[in-house]
Amino acid sequence: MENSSNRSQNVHIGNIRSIEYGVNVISGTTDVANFKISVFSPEIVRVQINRLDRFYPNPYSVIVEEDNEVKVTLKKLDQQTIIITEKLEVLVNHFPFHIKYKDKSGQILNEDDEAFSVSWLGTEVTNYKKLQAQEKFIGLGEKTGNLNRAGAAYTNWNTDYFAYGVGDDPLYMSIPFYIGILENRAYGIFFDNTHKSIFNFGASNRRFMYYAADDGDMDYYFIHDETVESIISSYTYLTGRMEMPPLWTLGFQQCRYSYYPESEVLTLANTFRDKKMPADVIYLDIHHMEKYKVFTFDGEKFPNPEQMIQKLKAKGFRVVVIMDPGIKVEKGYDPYDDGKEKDLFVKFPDGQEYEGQVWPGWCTFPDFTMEKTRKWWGEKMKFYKDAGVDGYWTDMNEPASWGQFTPNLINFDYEGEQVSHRKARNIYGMQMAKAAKEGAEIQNIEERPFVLTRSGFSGVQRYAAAWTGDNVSNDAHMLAGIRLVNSLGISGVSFAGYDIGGFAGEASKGLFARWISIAAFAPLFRAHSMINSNDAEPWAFGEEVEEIARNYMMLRYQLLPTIYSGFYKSSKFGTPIVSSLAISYSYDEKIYQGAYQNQYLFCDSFLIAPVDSHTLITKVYLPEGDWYYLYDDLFYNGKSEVYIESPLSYLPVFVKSGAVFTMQSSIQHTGEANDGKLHIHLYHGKGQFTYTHYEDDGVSKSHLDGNYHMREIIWDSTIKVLSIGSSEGEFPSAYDTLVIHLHGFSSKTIQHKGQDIKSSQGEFAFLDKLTEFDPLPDHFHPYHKISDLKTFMIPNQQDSFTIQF
Ligand code: NBV
Repeated sequence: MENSSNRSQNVHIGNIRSIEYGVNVISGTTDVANFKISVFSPEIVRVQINRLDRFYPNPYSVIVEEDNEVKVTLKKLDQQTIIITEKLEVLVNHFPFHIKYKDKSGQILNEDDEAFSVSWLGTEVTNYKKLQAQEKFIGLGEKTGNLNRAGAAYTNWNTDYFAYGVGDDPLYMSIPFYIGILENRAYGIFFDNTHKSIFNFGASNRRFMYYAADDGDMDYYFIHDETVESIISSYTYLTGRMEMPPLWTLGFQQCRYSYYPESEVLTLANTFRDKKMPADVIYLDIHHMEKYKVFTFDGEKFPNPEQMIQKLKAKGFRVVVIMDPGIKVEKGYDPYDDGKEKDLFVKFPDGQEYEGQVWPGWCTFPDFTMEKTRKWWGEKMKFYKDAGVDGYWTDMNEPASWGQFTPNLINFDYEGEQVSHRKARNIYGMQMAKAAKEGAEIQNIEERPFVLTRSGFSGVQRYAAAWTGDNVSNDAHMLAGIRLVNSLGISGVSFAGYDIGGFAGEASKGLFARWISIAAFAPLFRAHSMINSNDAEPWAFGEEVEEIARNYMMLRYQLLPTIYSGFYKSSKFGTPIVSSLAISYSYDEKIYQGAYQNQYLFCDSFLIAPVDSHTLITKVYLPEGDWYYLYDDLFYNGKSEVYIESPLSYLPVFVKSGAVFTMQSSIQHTGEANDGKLHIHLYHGKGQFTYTHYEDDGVSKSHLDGNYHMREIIWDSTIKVLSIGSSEGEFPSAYDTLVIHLHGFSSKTIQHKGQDIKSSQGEFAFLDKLTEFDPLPDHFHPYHKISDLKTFMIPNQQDSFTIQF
């Protein structure tokens, strides 16, 4: 029985009173609670604890179930039950209930604070974990702050935050998953609870870290594997992985709040083509609508959207439209009348519809936590499909409304559970993204959908790409955005980006130049800016910036074979495309330092060292392994700090020694054919490196039925062989010739099928043109061409073959 002191003081879970043993599950009761611990895989264990009649399902994030087939040993001792899998040991202590996790060598990975382990303060439930020596914390998705989150605390409560500060929290999306990094081992914890939650990694105390939710079950997944990368893979085994997106979404995307009328949109498209700046996507923001009403076009600004989109398509552009959730309260407006009649809107507990103010004025909000509403929304999207729209941008889906304080008592269906805003808010945006994705599929089942969402929760990667909302035009924001996107990558959301140039404020020339160069190495490559601000297209900052932008946009398109292959890998394993150095070099203290924490690997091969727009010489940390400077092949030893010139025209990028990647000729958009040559770049280095080259038609879903082309390209330095595996899948490669570029090779003879191959002394430049923008130091080589490069061509055949050095 609860009394008032129960509510105002900490209530600890207490001792285990009863325990039952299943095949790979134990369950039972303690002094005050029920518990269940189940094994999902050798790497993943779920812990559920509450004080209620039953455990509550979490229908949104986790898509797999516990697995009875996993080999588990249970040790049933008096004081302790030990669950042993092939990867970890879970020691459940009975008196009082507290859990320790160990790896196979017996080292502690994580343990509950014995006195508090799981406790309640009223309905708030918390798990307290001992802080381990030198413990670092990474992840938690879209959170500002440092790469290592130790000493900081964060709130998960999806929030519309215009022009947020670089240290502000919470933002639009919540992902209650983090990875703890110890001296030589790591673990992950995903707290599956959609209520407002808090993660405190040792802010204001040094005894424990904790995660707490306002209400609901303590329901978390403990993950352990040998590497941080495989922990992320396990997390996405639980919460799903992004599907292969359409190829056009990897190209450059131009947005503005808002482009109108039609003539302006067409001029924009023409300017990209005239200026030979490759681009694939144009966005229509809220001014495309009549009085901001979703599923309408403003007849004056866009008298014939279908014809306009046809014209854009003829130039190789796809159109993405914004969709806000608020539906204007207006009799005679079909989505309102129809939704009301079908009872699809969010309501107060007395049955009256909840109304909040957004762009169109007073609005109702579709209850996206209900299957019926999602389907209805998807059917309404026919309006856009008929006009030729190819992608959808779900904005304001936190949900946002003027005033920000949505009353907590409103009700949501939550797949039949009927819950209040406290439990539903954090999942609302993800369910809107789901409605949009499935809607795109209702409208066209043949093509891959594209949705870009602002709000989301764990698992959102299954439905949409994400961007980091209303950032600001300054250097600190540019760098913070890189950390946000890297952190999203750690947290399962691989397809993410930031508004290039900054949404709010005015980018300086230098800032825009730097931002677009860095973004060329981001999964989502999209520029956007605020209403009433200066023009912010890549040519709006003068000639020099235009040239820098063109250089990096072209490089992006040349690198698409690698980027697309990177997306394939990510869709398969859930690992990120932009990979914080904390993933591959987790135990190297240096990478967490302020000066280096923004660095990341792009598509495994490239090390990107983001630098602000003022710094012309920057310090870069090159982790273990050896590295080549991208533009001139200069060789650097790893585990070293180096000074690199970083004029605006050259973003510091290095290639990992031993790496392999692929490139194609310059194209203006992804629908344009390349010249048939696939350039394979190999960088001499020790060890074995596997690159999986992947192609498919880029639009349809036929790759799921075998219509793809995939081959492994492996460099093995011990046998001095580059082997190009036989191709898998039915899709014919788009390339008839392979051009192999050898970087850093000195060997005189190269053999293919026992015959010596004649290589030429090739030249290669990663950037098209020199720009004179920066005051370059005298000794700085003005235009980088790699000249001591061995290059040879062979026909692209399906069979495997090797090249011997
Ligand atoms: O739809 C207008 C904007 C949009 O451009 C931006 O990207 C979103 O994050 N939207 C927010 C509404 C409010 C802007 C102040």
